[in-house]
Amino acid sequence: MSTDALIPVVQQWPDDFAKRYREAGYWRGETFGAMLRERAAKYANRIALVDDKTRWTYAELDARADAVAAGLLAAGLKKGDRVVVHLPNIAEFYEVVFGLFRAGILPVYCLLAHRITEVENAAAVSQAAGYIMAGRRDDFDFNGLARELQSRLPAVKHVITVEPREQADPAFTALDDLKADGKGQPLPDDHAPTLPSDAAFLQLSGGSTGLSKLIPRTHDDYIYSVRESANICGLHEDSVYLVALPAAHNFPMSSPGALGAFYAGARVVLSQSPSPEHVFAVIERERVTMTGLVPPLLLVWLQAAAGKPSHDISSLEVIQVGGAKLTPEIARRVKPVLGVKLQQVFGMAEGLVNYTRLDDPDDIVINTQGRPISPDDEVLVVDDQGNPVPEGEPGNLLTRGPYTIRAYHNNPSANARSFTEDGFYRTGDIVRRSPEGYLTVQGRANDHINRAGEKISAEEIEDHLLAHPQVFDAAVVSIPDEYLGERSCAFIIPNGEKPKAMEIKRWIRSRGLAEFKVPDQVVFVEQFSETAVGKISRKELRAKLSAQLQAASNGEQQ
Ligand code: OOB
Repeated sequence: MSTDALIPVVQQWPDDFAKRYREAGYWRGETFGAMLRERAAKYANRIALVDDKTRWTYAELDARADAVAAGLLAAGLKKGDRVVVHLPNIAEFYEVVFGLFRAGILPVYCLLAHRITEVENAAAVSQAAGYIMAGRRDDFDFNGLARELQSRLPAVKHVITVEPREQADPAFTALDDLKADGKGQPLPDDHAPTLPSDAAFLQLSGGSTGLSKLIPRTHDDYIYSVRESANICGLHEDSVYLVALPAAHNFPMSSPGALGAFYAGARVVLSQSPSPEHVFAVIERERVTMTGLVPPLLLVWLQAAAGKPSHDISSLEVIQVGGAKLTPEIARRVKPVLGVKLQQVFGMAEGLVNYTRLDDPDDIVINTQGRPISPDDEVLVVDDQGNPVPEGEPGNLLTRGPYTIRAYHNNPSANARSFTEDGFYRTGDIVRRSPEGYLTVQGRANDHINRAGEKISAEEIEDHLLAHPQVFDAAVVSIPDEYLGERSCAFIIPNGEKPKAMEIKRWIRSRGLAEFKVPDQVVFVEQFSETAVGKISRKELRAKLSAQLQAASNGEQQ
């Protein structure tokens, strides 16, 4: 990669669309760097960001972002470069991200659960020049991952650790030192300003086909979604937004997430764990008013709050739930048990986000996943031939609009598959739309497993399984799960001697993948189907195997 020319990261809408979105006032020419500067001027001494050890005012966050930007440039990174950000829910996450924005360098967001395989893919596809991580954590050594990454991709020249200088691995640059080295360095805004139409960062796709694709979002489009989300969700200067889900995920980042909270001049509180034992104390201490959860976490919170509550969480006004389907049965329990308003959120890193509104009647909040942010979000619900289905009938959701991407980064084949010729994004979701425009998610057309909101590509895991010497063929399918929503099951035709299920799980771990991708279940079979091999598609095969397993387990329960 190091000798390859850097491919610019761009996201473009056709001129007539861009003009319309500007004229409608969606794209206002804002950038994230300037946004934080303005908030720092207005709210200088108000607290912007809180974690277990830190309370930073807006002025402090702003100054820190400047210092990070200057340090990055002094280290030799340039506007337009890419840096993989692999950090837990700590204050430094936003210091680093805003520092990158200010320097015009694009963060590439990895989830903390990601391991070398995912990080290498993100770094390779983005042609990253840097990697920012948190050193040794309780259960994982990111220094080791950084070393491996640099040996595989020498183009990743800059490794920065947010650990204090004394604890930092001497092979890498401590963030403190980076900042000290940048003193006096001019920021790029002085000579090559960031444009609102520039890509601000790269987000990873949930991915249904193999490895994650990279999603470039512009300042203009993302700030529009963040600003409107903050409005729709009623954030204001006195709101306190809790990031309980992984900070790098699009939901707690922008729907309205931490960025929406900063936009509103509100306070962001970070929790490293979303479990009630930890987080209820944080809510009590910080008087949190709003947070976002995935359905399995909501279940745990409901259980904890229904028992004898150990903490006063009455400051909470709204709990958002999204990332995976929330059943009406669970949705109904939110208000009586937790004493808060429920807001359903159905979004995707590629763009479109739907919310139930805070003043919607219970029936809508419980039974739908909301309606789009923008009057200019175009939503089509079509059959497999692309023809619109009658209103209220299930169909494939296609969308385009002022904050939905038109292309992935440098991936022509994925772009050809994922977008129609007239620029609609094929979400892969099956939805019904009500006459009022509310969407209810019915399922998915493509093969990813949505395990508690974390997306797993069946194809990606199958490829790793096929690399095992005792695997002849493999199909990974999703199985309904009471708690997780869906769990993963690997069907395997052994090659010669049958391996143990444990060995298969260990194999997936050894391939350097996130733990959530390890199959929950492994089933060995002699053949996949009665139908002659090659006669049915992979997709049909997965559906068939999933149905067989469910029928078998239902049989056992009776
Ligand atoms: C969010 O973003 P991604 O990119 O991790 O995943 C998007 C996919 C959607 O296409 C859909 O399949 C599923 O996640 N999904 C839901 C859902 N919210 C997302 N399925 C059913 N019900 C929901 N409420 O997951 C995401 C991004 C921004 C805000 C919220 C979630």
